[in-house]
Amino acid sequence: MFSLACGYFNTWSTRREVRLLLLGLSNAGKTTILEQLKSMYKRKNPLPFHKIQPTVGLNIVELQFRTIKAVVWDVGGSEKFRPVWEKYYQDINAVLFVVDSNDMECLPSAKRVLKEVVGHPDLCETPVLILANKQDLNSSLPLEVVEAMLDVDGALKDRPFHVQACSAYTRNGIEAAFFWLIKQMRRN
Ligand code: G3D
Repeated sequence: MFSLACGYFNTWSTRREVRLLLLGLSNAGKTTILEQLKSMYKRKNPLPFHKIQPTVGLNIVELQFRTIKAVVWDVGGSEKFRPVWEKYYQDINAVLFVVDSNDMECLPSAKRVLKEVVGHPDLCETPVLILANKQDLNSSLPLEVVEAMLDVDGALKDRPFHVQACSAYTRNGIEAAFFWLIKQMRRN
């Protein structure tokens, strides 16, 4: 009986599927992060960085985080694709928003875009993971500065959120970020 119950539990838990939306301005590092995730959670060798092409249109990747299957929707960050982002907002379990911590000039735009995204009615309670990428560069802004420039406390105050310093090159912070994310998914 106990093993039957365990079997049901395992079947249920391995079937758990979540949808993650990967957003951010162009050049933030979304595609590079996704390549790293593929190699970490799909046991695939990552592409060399110089071979990674920015996403044009839609890129869907399935990853397995222990018992949770995560389907990541990478919809491209260029200005011409932003109007179509909202077509993917329904039934999203978490938003991953990538910013380039080494580009001070792009952070005001990133702040505006983040505010628009999280202000959409379909995403009003959705957990948000912000990846402050490119922290391997000496000239990168510290996490507290990135947080302040994005006004995360103001924009995300009504929902679970986490801001993680990371580098898609070294993978620092990537695992910790997804650990937070999966904890959120297990709660909901
Ligand atoms: P995007 O998908 O958000 O548009 P990409 O961004 O993943 O295409 O990355 C844009 C550029 O930033 C790429 O360089 C990529 O190699 C670089 N990059 C991504 N992540 C990191 C990181 O963590 N650290 C550093 N130093 N660079 C990163 P190129 O030269 O191809 O434009």
